[in-house]
Amino acid sequence: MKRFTVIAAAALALWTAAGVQARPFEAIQKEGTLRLATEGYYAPFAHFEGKQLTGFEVELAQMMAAKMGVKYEWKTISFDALLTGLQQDRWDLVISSHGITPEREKAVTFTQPHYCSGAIVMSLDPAIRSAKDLAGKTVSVQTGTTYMQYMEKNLPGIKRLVNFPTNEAARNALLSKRVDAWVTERFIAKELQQKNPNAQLKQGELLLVERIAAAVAKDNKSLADAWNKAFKEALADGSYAKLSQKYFHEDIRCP
Ligand code: LYS
Repeated sequence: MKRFTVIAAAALALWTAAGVQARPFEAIQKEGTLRLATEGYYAPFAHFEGKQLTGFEVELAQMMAAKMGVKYEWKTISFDALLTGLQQDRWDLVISSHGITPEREKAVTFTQPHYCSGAIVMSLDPAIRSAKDLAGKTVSVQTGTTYMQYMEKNLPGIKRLVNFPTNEAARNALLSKRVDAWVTERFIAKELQQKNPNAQLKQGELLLVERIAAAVAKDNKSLADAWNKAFKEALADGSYAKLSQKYFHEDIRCP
């Protein structure tokens, strides 16, 4: 009995060390359904309208699945848990506005970028518009983002960086004046400024620019290739441009 327990424990350790195998595209095709994951609280990229998950990235991924000839299913989970789920084979592909960074590239394989964007300073105070204006101020930001990492590293003068599990919560902290500034994605900032009757709410400086891509498990090349082929088709046949116009009234593809 004791011996059996030891062998079982060793087998489990070995299995864990080997990691869980991601499904190559051929296996997904055979089974028929692409398992997609996103955060779901990031309008207009991926958010709920009632019970329905929708948004630019949601519709784009569904378009890719159609072009790849597979069905799809969605899982939604907090932003900072998405990439780890790929390693555990909980889903095949994550699309959740991840910027491509060397650090993330060590853990996952990114597809071709599906839009280019950056981080913007937003504030109700006309004196807070640039990176240097953030010195001595409190700033809200979403947890686990490149924006947070950038400020921690490059803007040590910030009095307090207050991080929130969703970007919406970080935005609310600014709107309810619990912080002096909020750092967010530039198309979200643009839309909020356009829709907001509060003339004080203004976009400030662009802090960083990044290429945004979907991610698959590290080295799942067949899946990345299938996605990239479908994405190329969408760029060429006008379906990407149409979707981008629908959500942003401009084409947000990378130059
Ligand atoms: N693009 C930023 C990043 O890569 C923000 C993503 C926020 C997603 N809700 O971290």
